[in-house]
Amino acid sequence: MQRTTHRPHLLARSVAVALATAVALTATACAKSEDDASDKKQSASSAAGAEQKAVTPKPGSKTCTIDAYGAKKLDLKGATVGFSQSEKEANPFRIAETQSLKDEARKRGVKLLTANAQSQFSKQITDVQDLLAKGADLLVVAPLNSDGWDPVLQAAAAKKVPIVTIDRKINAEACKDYVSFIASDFVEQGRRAADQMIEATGGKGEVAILLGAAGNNVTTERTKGFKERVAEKAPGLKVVAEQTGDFAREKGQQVTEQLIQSNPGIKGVYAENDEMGLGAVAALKGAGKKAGDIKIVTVDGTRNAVQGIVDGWISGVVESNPRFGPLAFETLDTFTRGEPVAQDIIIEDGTYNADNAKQDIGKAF
Ligand code: GZL
Repeated sequence: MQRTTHRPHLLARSVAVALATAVALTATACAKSEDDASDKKQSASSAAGAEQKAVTPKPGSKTCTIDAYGAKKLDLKGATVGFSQSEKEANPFRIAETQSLKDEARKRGVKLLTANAQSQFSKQITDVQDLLAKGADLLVVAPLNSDGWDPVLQAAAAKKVPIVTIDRKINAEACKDYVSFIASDFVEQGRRAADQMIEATGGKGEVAILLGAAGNNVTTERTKGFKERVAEKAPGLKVVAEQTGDFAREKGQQVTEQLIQSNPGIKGVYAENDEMGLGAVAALKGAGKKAGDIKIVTVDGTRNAVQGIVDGWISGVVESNPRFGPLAFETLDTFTRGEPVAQDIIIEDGTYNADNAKQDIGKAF
């Protein structure tokens, strides 16, 4: 199987040090690239419960040091880390993400306080303030929204508590408001979803998009990547409808039921996460469709969605690996020891399709 990953570059010293924060813990996720569009043997990360692998930062990538940030060196082992989770843990992505932070804290013997905002942004703001009040020396935040963080950023800065953000981006200044941002390349995920949709539909016909929740970069970027790629590679494929399913299964089902009523000719549905994709499957089943009548492509890499490929209801799943624990703690450890960390740490993700779903389902979460 041909593996295509981001090519490592010659490392400048600072990037070499930044690389120290980009820990490759187990197997390489295999990223689909332009020149491998035809390679069907794409595989997701190649070890059950595979940890994240960070893409080598480009030479000259911006870094952050504790002095530049204005915080104090400390021994991570003796510190208290606060973790703010955004969405209720009904979504396997969130369950796996939180578990990854807990597992890594336990492995390192670090005290971890956790809070879950139950998908309510106002609660996430108060959660983080509570974690600060409880004495968190460092924060890891999985933001629900990209905006509205000023009260928290000011409170953390007043206490000189460094913040590492994971998954979604906050609109604030790196190495000032937060230390580092660790995430997938969501535009690339949208491109890969388009590749799978083009392959599944033959690149012609009408498709709909189940958009993620509003107000965060993941939805914006997954949509951008998909539309750009379709325009570039399959102008005969037309997006005739797009509506948010809020990253939720029930809403994904409701929206899909309406979509197939109002657009009886659609050939495909691009769901910007697996939960909505599984909701779309339920809608198609309820409408008496057969597996494969309407092609579904989703993003995340949950077990149920990959099983959907095996069962023929889903054509492809682009991985969005939620196991941020090791990279988040590696970044905190490097930073608190006074060494530079990359401001942006982008992870590699894999892809599931009909050729690898059965063999790779153990890597799903
Ligand atoms: C992506 C993450 C998204 C997941 C969804 O990194 O922000 O949020 O893809 C989740 O499942 O709701």
